[in-house]
Amino acid sequence: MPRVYLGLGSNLEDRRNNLLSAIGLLAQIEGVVVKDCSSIYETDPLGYLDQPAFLNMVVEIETSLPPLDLLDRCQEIERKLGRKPTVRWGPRTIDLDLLLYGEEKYEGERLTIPHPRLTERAFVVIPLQELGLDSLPGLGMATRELGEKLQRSQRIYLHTPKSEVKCLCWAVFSGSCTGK
Ligand code: A4P
Ligand code: MG
Repeated sequence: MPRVYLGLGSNLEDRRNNLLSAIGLLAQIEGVVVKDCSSIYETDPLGYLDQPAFLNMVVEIETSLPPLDLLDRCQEIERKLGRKPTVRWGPRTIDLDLLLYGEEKYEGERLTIPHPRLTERAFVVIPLQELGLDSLPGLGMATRELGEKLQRSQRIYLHTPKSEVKCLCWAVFSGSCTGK
């Protein structure tokens, strides 16, 4: 099964709880196994600046669902967690983006994979590096180098270390909580 990476973001209400709830709901989808997650990072908004700071993270899954079905399930989770339509790039309780779907490239009306803004965002590149990706498809640069470059202009702070996230999502990552 392909390795799939999802970018999660929240900047409304209980931001961390929104991310953790999304992980719990992902784990309940038939055909999805949550394998790993990054730390949670606090980040300044990009694109539309007049909104609260985000919490962002990346979750690694394995799935038997084709990309568009996975997008449908992710959008269901966004609705369940109270996401309301707003301006593009505006505030949201939760956003789930399909970043990478194995080696696949997909370009359709509803979905582009890899995510078009993947390499422009420290809050995506740094968690992907944390999850062990040394390079990204179509990029002539190591993730470490790119992450360092992006961090010069984008604020990103560690909010909740990965080990703590795994303990908070014990039911999903059972056995991975080290208690550290
Ligand atoms: N869509 C196309 N490709 C994808 C994909 N790979 N994954 C379509 C998910 N969706 C994809 O997305 C709009 C439409 O994009 C969807 O209906 C889907 O069919 P949306 O989530 O409804 O709206 P959006 O998130 O506002 O738009 P977009 O273009 O996905 O924005 P981004 O790139 O997700 O940016 N700053 C910080 N610090 N942290 C953030 O997380 N996020 C955004 C949103 C802006 N600034 C941010 C953050
Ligand atoms: Mg989105």
